[in-house]
Order: sequence, then structure tokens, then C-alpha cells
Amino acid sequence: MLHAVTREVSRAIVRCELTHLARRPIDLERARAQHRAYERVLERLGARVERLEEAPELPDSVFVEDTALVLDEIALLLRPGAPSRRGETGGVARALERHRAHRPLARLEGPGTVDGGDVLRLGRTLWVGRSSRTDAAGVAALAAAVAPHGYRVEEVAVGGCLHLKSAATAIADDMLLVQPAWIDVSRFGGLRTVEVDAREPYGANALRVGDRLLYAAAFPATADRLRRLGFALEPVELDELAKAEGAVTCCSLVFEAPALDPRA
Ligand code: CIR
Repeated sequence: MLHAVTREVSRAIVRCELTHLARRPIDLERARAQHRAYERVLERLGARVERLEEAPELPDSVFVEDTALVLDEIALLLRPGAPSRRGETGGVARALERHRAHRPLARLEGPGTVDGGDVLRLGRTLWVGRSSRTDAAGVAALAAAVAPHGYRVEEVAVGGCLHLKSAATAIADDMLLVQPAWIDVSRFGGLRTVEVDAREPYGANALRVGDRLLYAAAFPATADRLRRLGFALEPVELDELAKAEGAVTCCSLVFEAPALDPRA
């Protein structure tokens, strides 16, 4: 079955990390309501949502994507690039532990760093962004961890945005939604690409669940472009979390695994 791990928005989100945005007030209740609506969309699409409890001292802990990489064969706890975020992995580890029978849980050891927002999976290839959060040692450690499971790592330089997945996400098995200002799109070789509308520079982040795309309502022109290409969109409002530099993929870890035994 499809699982989605999420985490309640921390009351400390007002102290979140910011790299490319100026700080603006974040309305905690509004952020939480939008986050719940996002979870409901995941549920409607068939996911069993497991929301981890709030971490009041970890401002960015709602962005669970950055803490782990969950593949069919292995789950890997990552080492986020921002020191303020390293404590987030503990809670996520406990959630993933429960799926341990299905796949081993490993940990990316330092000194390298990788944020999950920099890891874009397409089949057996992991495209990994070299960003302000993910360094060369992290990419090498990640490549070594996944190689025995048949995954190849390809590095992509990222500039001007936080993560690779701010600039490119998969919208089909062989197609990416991209923001060419922040990555060299030719790096993706034979893959087909759809560009964001120029008025919507942050519009390249979509979360693919089955045959649908969770997509922020803030980007209507790009949404129209995707619909005209035949994509079925599930609009989500995430503008409060966008002030914390979060987008749709950041707020969940979505993976297939057997249903958990309710007695476990
Ligand atoms: C951070 O700077 O780490 C958070 N404020 C935003 C993280 C967003 N995560 C993601 O795109 N995967």
C-alpha cells in the first residue's frame, strides 16, 4: 500500500532556515490548516498518512522530505546540510523503523551532507543536486549506499534556488517539470521536459502520486500548461509554508510498502 509520512508544523517555524527568501510573518494556524488539507489530498489518493508529532524545537521539521530517502530496497536517513535540521532525523527514523521488515534502514554518515530535496529519482537513476545543502562528500556517500541496490547517481549543479527539486521534479517516468534558470536542463539527456511559465519561477515542484500531480495553486499559468498536456492536477494551497521555502514534495515521504500490522 501507499504510505505518506508527514510531520505537524512546528510552532518554531517562524525561525525556519531561509536562503533565497526574505523573512515574512508565518501564520502558524493557517500553515497547519493548509498542511492538513495537503494530507487529506494524499489520503484521497489512497495513501495511508502517518503524521509525526510536532517537534516544538525543530523549526523546519514539517519538511520531512529532507531527512530521508525511501527506495523500494532501502531507506536511508540523510544528513541535512543545515545544522539546525540534523535533529529532525530521529523522529522520522522511528517512523521508518516500523517498515524495517520490508526494507533495511541505513544512515548516511558524515562528514558529507545531503538534503532529500536534492534527490530526484527516475527509475534506477538518482539525480542529485549539488546545492548549498548537498556537498561532494554527501553525493559520494549516497552513491556508495545505493549502488549495491542497483541505483546510479548523477550529479547536477544547482544555482539560484534551495534544492534540485525546486528546479526540477518528475511528472512522468520520462518527463520533468523544470525551471531552466537554476539548472542546466541538457544534463538530463533524453528526458522530456516541460518548462514553468516564466511568471512562476517557483513552479517546478510537483508531487507525483499515481497518475496525479499535487501542485501548488499559486502557479495557475504553469498548471494550465500541464493540464493542456493531459496531466491531472490536485491543487493544494501551501502559501504559508512557501514563506519558509517549502513546496509540495518537501512535506511528505511517499512510498509503497506492505500495510503495517495494527498490533505492531
Ligand atoms: C530549509 O531551508 O531547510 C527550509 N526552510 C525549507 C526546506 C524545504 N525543503 C525542500 O524543498 N525539500
